[in-house]
Amino acid sequence: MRDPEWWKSAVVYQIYPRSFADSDGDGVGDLRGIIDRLDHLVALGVDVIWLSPIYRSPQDDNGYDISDYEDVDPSFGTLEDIDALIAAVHERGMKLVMDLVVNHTSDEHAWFEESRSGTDSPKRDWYWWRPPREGHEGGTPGAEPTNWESFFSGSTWEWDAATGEYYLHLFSRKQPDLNWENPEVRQAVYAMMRWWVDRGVDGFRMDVINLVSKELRPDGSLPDGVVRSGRFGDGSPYYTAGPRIHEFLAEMHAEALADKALLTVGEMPGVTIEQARAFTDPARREVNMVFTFEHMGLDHGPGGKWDQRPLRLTDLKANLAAWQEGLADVGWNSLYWNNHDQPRIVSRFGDDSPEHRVTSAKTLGTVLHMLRGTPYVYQGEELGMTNVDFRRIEEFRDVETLNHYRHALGDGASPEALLAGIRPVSRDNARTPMQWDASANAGFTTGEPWIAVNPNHTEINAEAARADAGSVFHHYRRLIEVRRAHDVVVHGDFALLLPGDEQVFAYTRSLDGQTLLVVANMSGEPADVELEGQADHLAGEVLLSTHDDGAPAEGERVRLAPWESRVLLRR
Ligand code: ISL
Repeated sequence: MRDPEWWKSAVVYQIYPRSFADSDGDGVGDLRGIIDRLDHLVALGVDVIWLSPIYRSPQDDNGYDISDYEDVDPSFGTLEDIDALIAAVHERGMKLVMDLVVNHTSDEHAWFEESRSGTDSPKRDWYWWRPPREGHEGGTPGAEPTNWESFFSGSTWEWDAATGEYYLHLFSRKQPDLNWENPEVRQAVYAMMRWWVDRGVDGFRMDVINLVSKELRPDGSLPDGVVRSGRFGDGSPYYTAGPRIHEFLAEMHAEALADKALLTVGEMPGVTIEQARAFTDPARREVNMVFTFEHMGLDHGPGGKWDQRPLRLTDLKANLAAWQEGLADVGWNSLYWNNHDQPRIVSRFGDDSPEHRVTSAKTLGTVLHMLRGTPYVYQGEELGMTNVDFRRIEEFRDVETLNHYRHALGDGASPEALLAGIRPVSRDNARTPMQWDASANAGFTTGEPWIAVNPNHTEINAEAARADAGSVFHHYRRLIEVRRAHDVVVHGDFALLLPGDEQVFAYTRSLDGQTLLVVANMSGEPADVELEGQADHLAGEVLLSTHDDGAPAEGERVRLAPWESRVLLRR
């Protein structure tokens, strides 16, 4: 009997295929490259692979712009290669989850080409076409149907002179939004999902799935958003968790997912705890879990992601604790520090200096993996890979970064100030090639890589990490082992300790008389704290620690070296 909730005890590893391993020397990672490297994942001990999109795509947004859902992009391989990958993953006892990008397609998808062919096309209504604003001439500034700003800068509306209307794109202009109000669109999506499930995939990570329902006025128009600064308004209240979102997700589950014991995770920018409880309530049969963005916004200033400020540990603890508590009795959390959209966590919430890189990466892993929920590891995180130090705009590849640069330059920003803002947060930090070894191009490719390899690969790489018992890799491997060995890690109740402490992150997990205590110094200075009522737990068995020579606790008092962390179990 398959456990329908197997994903609760699983650890997921995300592969960004473009940057993982290149088998044919064209500088772009591919499916055969992944097959060649599966043993790395077996050694790490993960259960599931989430594959970022490999479908046919013009690659405007590295595959998040799909022109054929039922084919593989030639840069990644063929349908035979994906079948071989699914088989190879299953042979090793792992599962494979696909990225499902159905808020939008590519503008080169046959559906969109048909839709844009004329106002009377049978697929016209598959996308969001709207006339220019009344009294304005189409294609001139201010004529857009709403004032919404795209996630990737500029208006969300693209003028189509041939048919005299605009189409909506929340992301790049090459990613037109599908109109989920149209039942034919939804049925086409569900049929495609069934096609992949029949091919053997074990679930879906659903790209921006809480954006598919938009709020329409009774006359079919879309409302303007509030303007806070500049020319654009914030449309997010009208497309985030819109009025029909729960209906759509329940329908998707019934039509494509029911009774198949799949893993489903909805990527949901802007999702609140209250909403997440509903999305992940098993009784509602929508998705197993969601990706929250709240903890990823704690180091953003009022200007959003390009406006970085230092993280306060108390904010991070309060936020993670609120999600732990909010989804305790109903629903399930996903746990992540990294993905292909986020800068590297060791450079962001840790310390990537030579002195603290390894320990801070381990301690960040510890505090995340011992929480209640399904952990996600992003390629290279298990090596403590760092941000990259690109100096020139020409080195960046990401459409979000490049659009932001172009638009902000146009608004009068200086190139130096822009680069300084981009460097720590650009999505390209996550997208430099996986560092396999110390050789040229890090063993990623024999050709010219599509994006530069981080020069620190001579030191930070999988080969070196696997040979070193004290590496970040072996720490992550042990974290996964601890989860597998102890039910309390999967199911235990969570309680935060020391909520007001700016240096130490400590919490307990309890189940059936056992208590797991996690205590972590999240700073480069020694820490000395008192954990009230925890003397017994502090004296528990050490399951995992960053320092072999840690000072023994004295009653309720514990002293921790910089970035030291411990996981203790009291049975
Ligand atoms: O990356 C972001 C901030 O830097 C987000 O705004 C991101 O665009 C948003 O989380 C949605 O991400 C997902 O959909 C995008 C794609 O570019 C991302 O890679 C994907 O994870 C559009 O498909």
